[in-house]
Amino acid sequence: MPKRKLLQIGNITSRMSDRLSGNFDIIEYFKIQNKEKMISRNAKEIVCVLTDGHWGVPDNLMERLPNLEIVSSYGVGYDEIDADFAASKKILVTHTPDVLNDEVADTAIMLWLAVYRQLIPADRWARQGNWEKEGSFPLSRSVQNQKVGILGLGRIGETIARRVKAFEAEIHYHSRSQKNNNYHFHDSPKKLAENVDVLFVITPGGNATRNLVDESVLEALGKSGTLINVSRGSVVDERALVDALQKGTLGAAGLDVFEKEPFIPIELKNMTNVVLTPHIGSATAQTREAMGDLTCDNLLSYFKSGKVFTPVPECSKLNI
Ligand code: NAP
Ligand code: 8YV
Repeated sequence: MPKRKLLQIGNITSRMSDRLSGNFDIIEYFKIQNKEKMISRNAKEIVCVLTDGHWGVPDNLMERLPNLEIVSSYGVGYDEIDADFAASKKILVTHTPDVLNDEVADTAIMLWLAVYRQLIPADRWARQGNWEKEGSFPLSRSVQNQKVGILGLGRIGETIARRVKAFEAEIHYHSRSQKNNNYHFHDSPKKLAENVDVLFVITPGGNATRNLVDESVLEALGKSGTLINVSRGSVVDERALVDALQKGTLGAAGLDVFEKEPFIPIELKNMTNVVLTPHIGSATAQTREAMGDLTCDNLLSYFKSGKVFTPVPECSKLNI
């Protein structure tokens, strides 16, 4: 039997391509010069798309592939994939929830510690010989006994909450729904920000959460407040964030995600009260292997049994 045609958008690991190449004829979207020609030649035969949270599925591509059955995405966030449209066309979209919770929560905690304890300036002080020339590094801020806010108490938000308990934190949150736990619920991001010292942002991206953290939320967090964003750049109004940090109406920030990745505003790059990482929330060899395995398992299982392990909620009714 000829192999099924799989359109691969974005990079995959060699382990993933080893697992898939026996079953699929892989077309690498970004390696094709003339994409139009490739699509018109292969449109009817492409039955699956493999992508990631960054690239998603380009506009109109799903409409142009009449026999597309499944989109398997390497990542949990799928704001770059129109899952409602896919569901309406009976295209099953899958993602990789849970296997990355610990890694992303660790990244969030790493950013928080780095901001509060001044890791980057302290490292510079040590390397540049200031310790010998000028003496001790200035005192920093303790992460113990803080009021910690979590915007988006989902899988990763809960994992962050479990970690901050170890720092004797008082935990506050805002989500669409109130949970049955001992944490303090607030019915808006602004009220949450008013009540905490540090705000972790970990909602999905997309239109529903665009600029959920706006000027008023940043102002409510205040001049001694810290924002940690490991969700999507779109969730925070980046212009308002730069302004608040420049004016000092917000104290500090730790950022893993940005509005127009891979571009980071120069103002943020020049601030010493900001720690920046290039969207590495899940980026360890171990976690990427688990994500890659789940991405492949979803595809292989679909063509074996018609069912997948982790459909996105919009497509769960198709997984029967
Ligand atoms: P999840 O389990 O679906 O949790 C999302 C949380 O956000 C839920 O608590 C949800 O509320 C809340 N939420 C959704 N829309 C909201 C809105 N409009 N207003 C307020 N709260 C809202 O998702 P997850 O697995 O934790 O992942 C969260 C996101 O993290 C992903 O979608 C992705 O964008 C991002 N992420 C980033 C990285 C990275 O590398 N930096 C890695 C992985 C994931 P309810 O609980 O009430 O439903
Ligand atoms: C990945 C992510 O970097 O899972 C997500 O939502 O943001 C990250 O784990 C992204 O999917 C690109 O591969």
